[in-house]
Amino acid sequence: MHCVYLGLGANLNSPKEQLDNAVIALKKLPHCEFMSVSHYYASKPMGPQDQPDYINAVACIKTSLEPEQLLDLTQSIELEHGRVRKAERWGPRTLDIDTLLFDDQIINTQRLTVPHYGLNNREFVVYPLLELTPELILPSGVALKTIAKNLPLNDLQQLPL
Ligand code: H73
Repeated sequence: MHCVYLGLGANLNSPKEQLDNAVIALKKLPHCEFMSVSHYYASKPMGPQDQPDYINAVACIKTSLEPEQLLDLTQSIELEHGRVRKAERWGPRTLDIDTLLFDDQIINTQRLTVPHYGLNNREFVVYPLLELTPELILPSGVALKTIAKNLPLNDLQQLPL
């Protein structure tokens, strides 16, 4: 079974509910076992500021699927829950699911870049992931802790359960 970390994000249509629904959908995925989800975090928008704050979280699943098979499934969850299509670049979003890590694989295909590039600079990805796996070493050999130490929180706030 592969160990996969997924980033979840939303800032439209009751973002907390979007994440709740994403978790429900992830729990139902075939060939996948849902392991855990971080707290939800309120985060300031990266990109244009004239959009609502985001809710972000990270989930861990185990799966026997290959990376692009899993991407097919997470993209179909996004489509089912994401009513707002054709959003402007870096504009508001109903639901995003990013493959952050897939074991310690390094993937660079048309459809997938893993580890996700946001792991270096997105506080709303790094800190929830750190909560789930504080000792994580990235495939590059860099400790997630070290990235976090150099990454400002930018008002990121852990929400109560
Ligand atoms: C990203 C294609 C495009 C994909 C990648 C995209 C969603 C999934 C996150 C935001 C706060 C897809 C936020 C933001 C902004 C506006 C920056 C935010 C937040 C989009 C697929 C390809 C390649 C991967 C991979 C999934 C991948 N693709 N909080 N979000 N501001 N690699 N969110 N590893 N996983 N898809 N995702 N501010 N505070 O990150 O660019 O990418 O078709 O083939 O833009 O959450 S969509």
